[in-house]
Amino acid sequence: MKASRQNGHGCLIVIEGIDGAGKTTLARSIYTRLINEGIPAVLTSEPTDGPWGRQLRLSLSAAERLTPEEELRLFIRDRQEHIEKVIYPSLREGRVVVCDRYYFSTMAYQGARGLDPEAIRRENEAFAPRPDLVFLLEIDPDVALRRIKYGRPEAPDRFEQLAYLKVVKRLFEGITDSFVVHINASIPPEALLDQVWERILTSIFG
Ligand code: Z5A
Repeated sequence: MKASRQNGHGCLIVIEGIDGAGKTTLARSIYTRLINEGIPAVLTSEPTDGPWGRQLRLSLSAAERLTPEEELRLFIRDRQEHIEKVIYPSLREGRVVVCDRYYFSTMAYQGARGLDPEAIRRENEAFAPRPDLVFLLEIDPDVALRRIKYGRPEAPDRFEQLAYLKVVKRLFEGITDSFVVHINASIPPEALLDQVWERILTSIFG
């Protein structure tokens, strides 16, 4: 594995993008292809199912949202636990870790609520391993929202959510590190997986 230098023996692939961009679908397909190719892999996601992640999910669907600072603190605690319990041990075992959302989501989502994305990055990079590859799925928020089911009583107003997602999208677009690949996600899932797989082969196994 070529891109495994800084992360011990395994490597870390992250999937990012706005709600409904197709992250979970793509992360599962990458994981399945890795396993089918005989490559040891782990599929994981944030927020996690741990205590902080569960608290976050409850708060995200509650009528009254936490303050951006409170949210940030919970995402950081959830991530610290995730890294300690899942990401580092898997990397040490030589696995490819496929992670559905990571600290770029905090930069974009909590950034869209008024916090400074670069300060969020600095705080995260002080403890979180940098990914070897990030696939940032680009999609029109209108299309993404149409992919997600509506009608849940606790769901925020659609226009409010659309305006928020537009800011989140803009902040994601501003993330341009060399290990970040911006990719058009409005194509069929199979075509998306093929593009991403090509890049994984050249960047990680090339
Ligand atoms: N959040 C945060 O604020 N700060 C942070 O640091 C982190 C997270 C880590 C929950 O995240 C919330 O946490 C999230 C950001 C915040 N939302 N808010 N607000 P989540 O990852 O659990 O939830 P999500 O992003 O809303 O997941 P999602 O709705 O499941 O979206 P997705 O994973 O990108 O999409 P999907 O589940 O793969 O697909 C959605 C639908 O589209 C589904 O019916 C698919 O069959 C379909 N689909 C998928 N791919 C395609 C393609 N290529 N074409 C057509 N249709 C497709």
